[in-house]
Amino acid sequence: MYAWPASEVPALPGSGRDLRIHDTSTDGRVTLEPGPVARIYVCGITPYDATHMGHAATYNAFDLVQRVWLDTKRQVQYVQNVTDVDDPLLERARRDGEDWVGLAERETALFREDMTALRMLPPQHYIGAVEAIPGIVPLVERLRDAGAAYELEGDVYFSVAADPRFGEVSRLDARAMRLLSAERGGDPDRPGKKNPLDPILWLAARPGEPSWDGGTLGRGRPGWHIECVAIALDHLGMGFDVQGGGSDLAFPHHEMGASHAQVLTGEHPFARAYVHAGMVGLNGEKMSKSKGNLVFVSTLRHEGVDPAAIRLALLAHHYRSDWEWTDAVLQEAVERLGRWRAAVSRPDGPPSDAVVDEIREALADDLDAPAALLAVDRWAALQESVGGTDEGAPGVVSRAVDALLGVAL
Ligand code: 5CA
Ligand code: ZN
Repeated sequence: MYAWPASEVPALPGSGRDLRIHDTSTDGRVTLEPGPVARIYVCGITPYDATHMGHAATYNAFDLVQRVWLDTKRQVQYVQNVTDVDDPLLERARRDGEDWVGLAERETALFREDMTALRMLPPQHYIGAVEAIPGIVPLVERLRDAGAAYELEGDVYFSVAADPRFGEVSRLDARAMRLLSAERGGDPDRPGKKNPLDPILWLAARPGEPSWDGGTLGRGRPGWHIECVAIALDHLGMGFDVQGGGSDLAFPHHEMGASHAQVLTGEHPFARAYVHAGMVGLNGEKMSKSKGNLVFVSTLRHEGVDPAAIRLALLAHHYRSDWEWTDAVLQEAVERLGRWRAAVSRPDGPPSDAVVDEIREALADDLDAPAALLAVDRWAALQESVGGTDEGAPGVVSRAVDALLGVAL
C-alpha cells in the first residue's frame, strides 16, 4: 500500500538527546540508543470507521518518537500496518450492506488525509493484512511444524505454552489475561483449546467470508497478531527499537505478537521497548468505534478547525495518561496556536536557544509534550510582554515547533 506524503522536517541547530521512554514490559524507563537507523513498528488502524481523537493521540505519540530520533541525526525505519481484513471490519460491512473491500479502502483513504493534515510522518512501509498473507502463511506453517500451533476444527491456534517468556510484555495475571482476551478479539471459551488464551493464527474459510489460499493450512484468513509479526519481521527484523500502540494493545496483541516472534526465531526480544499510549475518552468512556462515542479528525477539519490546533490539543496531554476530549480542550489549543503564531510573526524576539533546549529536554524525558508546550508558552509570553532583539529567533522557534512537535506555525 502507499502511505501519505511526508511533511518536511526542518533541521535545527545542535542535536537532540537520546529518548528515555516508558517500557510496558519492565514497567520502567529505558534509554533507547538505536543504531544509525532507528526501527519502529506502530500498529495501524482497522479501517471500518474514521480516525477519531484516540487514534490521533496514539499516532501523535509515535510521531514524536520519530521526531526525537531525527533530531539526534538518525534515520528512522517506520513500519505500520492496516488491518484490512478482520472480524470487526467484516461485521461492519455486513451491518451496512457494504462491500468490505470498499469500506476498508474508503476509511484508509480518509486516514491518510487525516495523517497528512496533522503532519504525522508517514511510514516507509505501509502494509495491509491482505497483501501480507503470502508472508503470513509460511510463518503459521512453521509454528505448526515446530509443535507451537495446533488445529481445531480446521482453524489453527498458537500454543502460548510454547513460549517460556509468555506474559513478559503485559505482566498480567492469568485472570486478567482471560478477561482481556474475551474483550479484545480472543475466544477463551471455545471448547477444545489447549489453553483458553491461545490465539488464532489461521481461521479456516467460513461461508460468506473472504478467504485466501493458505497452502497446507487450507483456505482461510490470518489471525490478528500474526499479521503484525509477519509485517514487522519482514521489514524490521527481531530486536527493533519500539513496538507502539494504545494501551489496549498491550494484551493480548503485543503479548501474543512477541510470543509468536520469539518462538519463530528463537531470539529475544521482539521489540526493545513496548510503548503504550493512554486512552482518550468522551463523556466518561473510552472513545471506540464499537461504542460509537467518537469525535472524528475529519469532522473537525470539515468544520474548518485548523489541523495545527487539533495537534496542539493532542500535545497538551501526556501520551501515557488517559484523558477526555472536550470542546474546552480544543478551544484552549486554538487560543494557544493564535498566541504562538503572533509571537513568531515578528523578525526578532527573545533568544531561542533556551526554548529549543527545553523542548528537546522535555521530549527526551518520556515524550513530555505538555512540558514542551509550556516552554514555548513562556517564550511567546515574553515576546508579547517585552519582546527581544535576537534577530531570527522567532524563525528558529517556529522551525523547532515544526520539527519537534509537528505543528506548522
Ligand atoms: N488494527 C489494530 C492494530 S494492529 C487496531 O487496534 N486498530 S484500531 O483501529 O482499533 O486502533 C488503532 C490504534 O489506535 C491502536 O493503537 C489503538 O490502541 C489506538 N486507539 C484506539 N482507540 C483509542 C482511544 N480511545 N484512545 C487512544 N488510542 C486508541
Ligand atoms: Zn498490530
